[in-house]
Amino acid sequence: MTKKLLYAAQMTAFDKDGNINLDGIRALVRYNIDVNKVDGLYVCGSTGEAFMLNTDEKKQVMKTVYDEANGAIDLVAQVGSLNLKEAKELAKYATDLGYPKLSAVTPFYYNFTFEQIKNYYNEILKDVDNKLLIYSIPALTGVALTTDQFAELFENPKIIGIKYTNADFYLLERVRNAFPDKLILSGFDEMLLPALALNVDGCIGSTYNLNAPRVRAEMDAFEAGDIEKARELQHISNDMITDLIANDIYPTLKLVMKHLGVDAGVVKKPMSQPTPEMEAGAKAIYEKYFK
Ligand code: NGF
Repeated sequence: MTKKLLYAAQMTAFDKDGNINLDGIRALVRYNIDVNKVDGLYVCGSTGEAFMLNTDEKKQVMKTVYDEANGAIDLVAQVGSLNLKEAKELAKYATDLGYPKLSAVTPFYYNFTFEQIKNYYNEILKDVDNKLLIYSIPALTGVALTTDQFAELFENPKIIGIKYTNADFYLLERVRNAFPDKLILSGFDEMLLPALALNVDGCIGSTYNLNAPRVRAEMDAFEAGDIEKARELQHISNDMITDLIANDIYPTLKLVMKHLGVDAGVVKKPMSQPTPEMEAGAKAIYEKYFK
């Protein structure tokens, strides 16, 4: 049995004016490597607020994370964009930097046909020598790929797996069994245990920036057959995730990070800036789950 993989979805630190803070990004990477002991980082995804960054900012984030990680862990660069030219440019940039894997969100907003989605992935990969995970997140993109459609995308040998952020466990079971050799990483942190039961290879998530040690213990318990312990740990994590969501998850992740000793700055507008109530909520989450 191979060890399950734990990736944190890397956050991007910003100052109050919405400028990226490279020192904050480095500190987050260090924490993920030294304290969280993650297997890898997912860079420029939703948690990285990348859909609110311009091309140059995305490149700076990718470079800063790459330099700080210095080969210690796996790195996945999310390059997907509605601007295919940008996606291709970022794929080349990340590949030239040395990122061992890419990922791209399914193109959204314009109700693209599957043919168009397939062309998008093949275009992104055409001129780069790299591997790619499909970033499937139907709740945010409106794009719910079927097993047959995944099979068509996998006809491109550079497409090696899926970041599966989807609560559809029937589809996950179908996909896992149809593609036993593909890398399937579960994207909803609150649904990790059922995803493990369906034999995903691991997980990528936002809350692992805070909660990775507990999640590692859950995955180890699961692998050891101690389902009771895995369930207890998932229950604690889900209480925490419920509290994070109730307090506004993206800004709160950064506020809790501050209590853990890492200045991750604030989120980028139009996300909410911290209020005194939100700060109090974050402190309570830190004290309840991390002290
Ligand atoms: O942030 C979202 C939006 N999902 C993340 C993750 O699947 C995607 C998930 O960890 C991600 O982190 C990224 O692309 O960077 C949730 O935040 C978590 O399960 C709480 O709901 O759905």
